[in-house]
Order: sequence, then structure tokens, then C-alpha cells
Amino acid sequence: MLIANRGEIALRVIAACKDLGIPTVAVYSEADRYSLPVRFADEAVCIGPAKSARSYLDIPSIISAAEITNVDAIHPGYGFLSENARFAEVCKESGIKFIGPRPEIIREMGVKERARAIMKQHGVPTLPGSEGVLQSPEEAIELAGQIGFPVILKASAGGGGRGMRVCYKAEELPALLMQAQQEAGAAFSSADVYLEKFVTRPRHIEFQILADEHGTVEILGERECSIQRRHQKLLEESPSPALRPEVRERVMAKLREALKSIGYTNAGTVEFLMNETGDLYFIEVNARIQVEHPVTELVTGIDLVKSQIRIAAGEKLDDLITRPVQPKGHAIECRINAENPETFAPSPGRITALNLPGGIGVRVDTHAFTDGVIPPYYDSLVAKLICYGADRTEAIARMRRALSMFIVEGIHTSIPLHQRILADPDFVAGNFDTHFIVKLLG
Ligand code: MV4
Repeated sequence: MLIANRGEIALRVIAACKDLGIPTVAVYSEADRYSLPVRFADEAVCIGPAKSARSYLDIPSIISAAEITNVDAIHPGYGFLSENARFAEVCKESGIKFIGPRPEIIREMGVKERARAIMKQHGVPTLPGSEGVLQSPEEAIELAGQIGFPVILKASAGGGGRGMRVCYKAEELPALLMQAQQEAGAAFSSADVYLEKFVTRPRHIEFQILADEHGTVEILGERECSIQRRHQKLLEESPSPALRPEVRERVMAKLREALKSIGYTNAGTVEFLMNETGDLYFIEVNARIQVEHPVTELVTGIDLVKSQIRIAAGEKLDDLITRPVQPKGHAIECRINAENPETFAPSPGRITALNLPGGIGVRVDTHAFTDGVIPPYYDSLVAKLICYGADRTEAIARMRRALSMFIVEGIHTSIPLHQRILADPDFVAGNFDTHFIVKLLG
């Protein structure tokens, strides 16, 4: 198998392959020549210069590397080409199994108002909003009048918060629509925009999916991802301290049916917003493994990456896991980034000293090592510190202990910020939403 990625997720996929006895091929840019994925894979191929557009995003380079090494499959990890339907299609045309959903599903889920319509059709709760793409400012005003302000305009091809505009009154809607369309066109080469009721101060909750190629879909509980800054998640946990069991059960049942009927396969995440009454509303589907997947692995005992590979090999979910999955205990992940903890400016460079915490209930997923370099070209994730406990209190205690024993020298990291979060009374009480970090930093 070829791993079309870098950093900690490339190592994570190599680990799953080693557990399965599958030989691996790493691909790397010139900036990653001395990285751990290159050392631990059975083979390694340089695919181009540091800039992602000419290496980790370059489809012909990656396919060439796959052909010369004669691999059977490609795992895309997260980011880069992981949700590129064209890449999944090229893999298929080249006789290489892409570890992920079919290209048509990736494409369909990537059109956000399509995904929304499909979920709605299957009884998954969605927010009031447009039927599809907005056709005119008049239509937007009419619709917003019916729904009630505030409303949010979102890029159909968007994600991660780009191309979004919140609107509080009808007079401002035409200008905001133009801005959203302009930004969407520039960023995603599609100016399509749709409209939804705006949820103020939502919580962000997502469900982990596994689905085999024989029609079986399983939901592995949820992750609470509200602790974020500018759409970058900082801390995730499972289960959510805010989700009522009856809401969880109802949404999971609808979701299972929806995904089954669309023929979703492999791993995926379905994102929801929670409003102040504790109800969930679908926002989007991520057709890939996510950064925060270890949180689910710790509460379910299921190796999600290994499951992805075995599903892609045609195995049945019932031969992989015991259903229904019943998560147990509590897990929290802190994303340790190479950044200045005050300014959030990236802090790439050489790691001169490193101590990784361990002990009971502590897992570290990292590509960092002493004298290793965090290059400036890619995202700043240095390590994921994931702690497990029988309950949330124990998971928090172990996270505090592990953070206090985590040493990274030579670069700045977000460890001090994580210590502040873990010390905050509202966080400890489970009382927070997506505005938590803004409030914390005051
Ligand atoms: C929203 C919303 C409020 N109402 N949709 C931001 C990223 C994109 N995936 C969806 N986002 C939002 N959609 C409605 N109808 C607020 C956000 C949002 C947000 C969502 C999840 C996590 C953090 C966020 C931060 C700001 C805004």
C-alpha cells in the first residue's frame, strides 16, 4: 500500500499496515526526506519539491510512484487528496484501490447543499434553509423572511468556514450574497451559495461512521469538537458532555438509514450543530478519516484505519467488529501544534529536545523526534495527545498529568494553551460551545 500523505497520519497508516502484515510505500517531498514515515515504510519515493501543489497534491506524481512500486492500494490520510473525487477516480482507472468512499460519493458529499438535501430526505434533522443553490438576491430575501433572521450563506463547495457570511437583516442580504459568491468562486471555482438558519453559539458534534461494501453501516458514537479557534480544532472528546442519550439514539438511527440508502462505504464523519435546546442539525459529511479519530478508537477499542483497509479489501463489518458498538469510558485529544501560544503564529523549526508522556491511559500519535524538523510548508500539527479514563474526570486528570510531562524544545507549542483549557472551570463542568476559546482568551 502507498500512503499519499505525510506526518503523523502517514505514520498512523504505516502502523495499521504493519499490524496487518501489509508492505508499505511512503511518498515524500524534498522537505520530508528525513521524516519518520520515510524511515518506517518498506519503500520510499520522492514525489517532488516542498510545496504541496507539486508533491502531496500532485496526482500524476503520486500515481507514477504507485505504478513503479506496483502497489495494490493507496491510503490518502486526511487533507491533501483525501476528498478529491478525481484522485479517487484516477486510482480506480489505474487499477489501484483507493481507501475511502467511491468517487461518486465523495463528489456528492462535497456538494454541501446536495448532502443536505439527501440527509433531509432521509429524515436526518437539517436546519431550515434553501432547497438548493440560491438563484437570486430576491429569492434569498424571500426565504430569509420566512425562516427569520439571522441566516448564514454558505459556499456549496466550501468547508472549514471559507465563503460563509452571517446576515442579520434583509437590507444587507444582497451585498453579503455577492461577497459569499465572489469568495466561493475564487476559493473553490464554484460561486454556488446556499442559505441556512444561523445557529448562534452552537456546539459542534460529529458522528463516526464505518460502512462495508455489503450494505452494513455502523455508527461509532460521537465526538464533541466545540473547542476550536478560527475553524482549527484544538481539543476533541468522546462522548460529548452535552448530548442527551435520546437525541443521540434518534439521530444515529436516522443517519444509519440515510447512509445505507446512499451506498456510503468505508470511514466517514457526519457533522452536526447543537443549538441551545440540545437538538442536533446536520451540516456536512467528511468522506475521510479525520485527525481526531483516535478519540473514537479509545472509547470503542476499534482500530479505524485497520478497519478502513479491511473494508476496502471487501471484508464484512460483522467480521471486523462486534455490533452494536457500545462505547465505554471517556477520551480526550489535545492537538499539539507548532505555534506561538500567545499569537498563534506558526513556529516551525528543529526540535532540540523531546519527552513524550506515557503511562496508563495515555497515547501519543506523532511524527516528532529529537533533531527532527517541523517544516514551514504544511500544517503545524506536531503531536496528538490522547487520554482515556473510565469517566471524564479521570480522562481530564490524565490529560493534565500528561501535558505536565510533555516537553518540546526548539519550537513553541500550544501546550500552555491546552493547560489553560484543562484548568478552566467551564471546561471542567462541560459547559462550553464554539465560542469557548474567544471567551478564554478574552
Ligand atoms: C453554521 C454555524 C451556524 N449556523 N451553520 C463553520 C464551518 C462549517 N463547517 C460550518 N460552520 C458553521 N456553520 C449554521 N447554520 C456556525 C458555524 C461555525 C462553526 C461550526 C463548527 C465549529 C466551529 C464554528 C465556528 C464558527 C462558525
